Amino acid sequence: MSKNIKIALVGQPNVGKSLLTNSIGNAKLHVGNFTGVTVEKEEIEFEYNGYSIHMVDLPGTYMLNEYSLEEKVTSQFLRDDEYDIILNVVDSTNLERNLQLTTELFTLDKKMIIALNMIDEAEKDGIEINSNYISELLNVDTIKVSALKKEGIEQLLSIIIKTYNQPKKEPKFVLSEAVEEEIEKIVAYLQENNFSSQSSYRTLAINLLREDKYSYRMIHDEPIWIELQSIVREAIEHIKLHNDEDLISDAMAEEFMAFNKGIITETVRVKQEKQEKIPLTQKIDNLLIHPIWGIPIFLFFMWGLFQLTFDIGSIPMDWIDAFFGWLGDNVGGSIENEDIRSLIVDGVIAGVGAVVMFVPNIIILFIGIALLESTGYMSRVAYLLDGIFHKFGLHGQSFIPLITGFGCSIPAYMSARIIKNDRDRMVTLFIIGFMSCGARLPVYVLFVGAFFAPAIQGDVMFAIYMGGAFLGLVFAKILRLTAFRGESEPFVMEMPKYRMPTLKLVWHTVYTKTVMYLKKAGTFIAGASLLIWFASNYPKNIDLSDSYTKKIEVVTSQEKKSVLENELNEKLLEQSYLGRVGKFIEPVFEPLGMDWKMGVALQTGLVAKEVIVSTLGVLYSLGGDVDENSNSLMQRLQKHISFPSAVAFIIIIMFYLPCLAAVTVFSREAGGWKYGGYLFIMTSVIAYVLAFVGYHLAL
Ligand SMILES: Nc1nc2c(ncn2[C@@H]2O[C@H](COP(=O)(O)OP(=O)(O)OP(=O)(O)O)[C@@H](O)[C@H]2O)c(=O)[nH]1
Ligand SMILES: [Mg+2]
Repeated sequence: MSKNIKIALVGQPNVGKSLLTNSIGNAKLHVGNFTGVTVEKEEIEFEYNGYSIHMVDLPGTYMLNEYSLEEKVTSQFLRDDEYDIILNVVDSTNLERNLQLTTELFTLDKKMIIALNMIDEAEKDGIEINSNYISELLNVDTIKVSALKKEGIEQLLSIIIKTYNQPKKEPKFVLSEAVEEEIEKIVAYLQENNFSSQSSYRTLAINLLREDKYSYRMIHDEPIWIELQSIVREAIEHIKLHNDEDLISDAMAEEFMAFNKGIITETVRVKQEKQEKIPLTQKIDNLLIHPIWGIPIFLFFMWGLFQLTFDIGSIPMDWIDAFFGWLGDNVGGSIENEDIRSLIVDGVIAGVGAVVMFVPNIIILFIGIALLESTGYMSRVAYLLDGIFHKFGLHGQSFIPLITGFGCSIPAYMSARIIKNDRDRMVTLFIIGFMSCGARLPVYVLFVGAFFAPAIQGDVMFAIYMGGAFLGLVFAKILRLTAFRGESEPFVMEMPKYRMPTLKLVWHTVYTKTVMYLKKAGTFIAGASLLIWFASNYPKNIDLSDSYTKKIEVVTSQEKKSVLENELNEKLLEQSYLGRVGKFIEPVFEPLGMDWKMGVALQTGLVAKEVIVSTLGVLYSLGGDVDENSNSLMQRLQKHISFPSAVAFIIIIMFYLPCLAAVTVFSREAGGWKYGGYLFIMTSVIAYVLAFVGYHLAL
């Protein structure tokens, strides 16, 4: 049996933990160039030289202070879970700040390895690091790696195996003389009393001095605490006095910082000529976060993206449509039984085809989001929008979950964890759904393609997305003034360096998401289409069919025949299970100018937005009035739906609940199903009222 090694990847945000996990274990974790990409622990496993290596990629954290939800995930894992080694990932170009966490990790008393990541960038910046000397000074194995270039990965793996097999090394960690004296006193006392401790005496002493609540909790009930308590208290007073600080936490932080500075001075050199050049990042920023041009430039990028979604996306769309048509004809032709043929062709192939058709558009949208995420531009836009967001009671940090929402609401709800203030986070959660997710894109493309002139289709798309986002902000303000009163907190967000998006990274993000979409189409959507086909074909009304068949037999003109056939199909559809439900809810949708088919499609959309397209596909292909010239779904919609109803339909899609899975995640993140209920009521009312207004304006 192979031995299990469990490794926890810990480091500050955006240092490349996830990319390193991917490079070591050939995994496909989400990577992005901004703070707070990983918000939940992710685990991967692989075999190496007879070992089974289990890596846990944790959310980034500046310190172990449990400030926000995702930081809590990390510090709780480190304290409560079982693992063998901490792999501390640090950004070599920002070593001093990164070491703050490193020294804090020492106090966890675990086996540790330091990975100096991004060594490629450090070299480019003229930063020379003597990693062997760091290993020696800290007594912790330290190795240079580049997750991007896959450098140092093999050595890292062999160090992991070595560290696992050898006893834990005590990290060297020297503080000022005054503090060292106090540590010694405490250690001596622990030794005298033969105290049995899980961590080393020195670590325990440091933890008591920094008022670490876990150590206090542990020692609190021990008999020695009665005497030790006064020794610790006296020591703390002494250190505060010595460092001229009111808080021991500040005094100790200062101590750690001084130690780190010492390490840096000894081991890092920056080449002179590199120091003086204006960094590229700053040059680009002069333009992109320009106080006046910054926002227009961002809007221009977004506009361009939606133009592309239409212009490029529609080219392969026709081919895919044609392919599914061909597939339907061929498969259909080979099936004798009429019911089975219809199930396969009108149900599964039409339903899945309608959804797959939009893959090109989805890919373009995902490429746009991947570029935004991987270049470092995302954090800039968050910064640019901070001022505007404040007016709506949010702040720039909300931008990250909101933009993630353009892809899918589920990761967006999760990424709201990066927002520290709970009320700010709640307001953001409630409006994420107003950002139209990728699954809604097919519905928009379908309707915009059918009801707007080609020249303005891209603009209409842009308007839909921006309009949704803008109204989201308005509702944030309303929530701020009602349910979640209070000021939004100011925020400081780190600006990552600009990074050229590598083709591989963008490809991997887009590929993973596209495969997910296709998988969903092949499984979930196919299943839903089947159900919808069934519910719209049964129960069969034999009498009705018979009476029509007789009528059709007697008429001679071909034209009248097809009129009768269509009438029969429509009536059969209306009497099916789905038709009955549709007719029942029709009055609700009537004021919006929608027929029962649109009403039903909206209901099925509560499960997932892609199902809307497949429902429309099934309903409008089974019903009456299908003539030979209008076989694409777009053409059928044009024929059966009026422009104002189409507008109302689009508006509902923009604002009502994202999907069942998203509501589940929303409720979990917000703190209970109760909130899911609020979200349902809020979004339904908003969607309905706005659709009503839109319908009348378009009339
Ligand atoms: N040049 C270079 N870039 C890197 C390297 N490692 C990571 N990156 C980039 O750094 C950014 C952050 O990478 P992630 O792996 O998402 O960082 P993380 O530490 O997991 O971040 P959080 O999950 O937010 O804590 C991405 O843009 C990566 O492409 C590296 O070794 N060299
Ligand atoms: Mg990560």
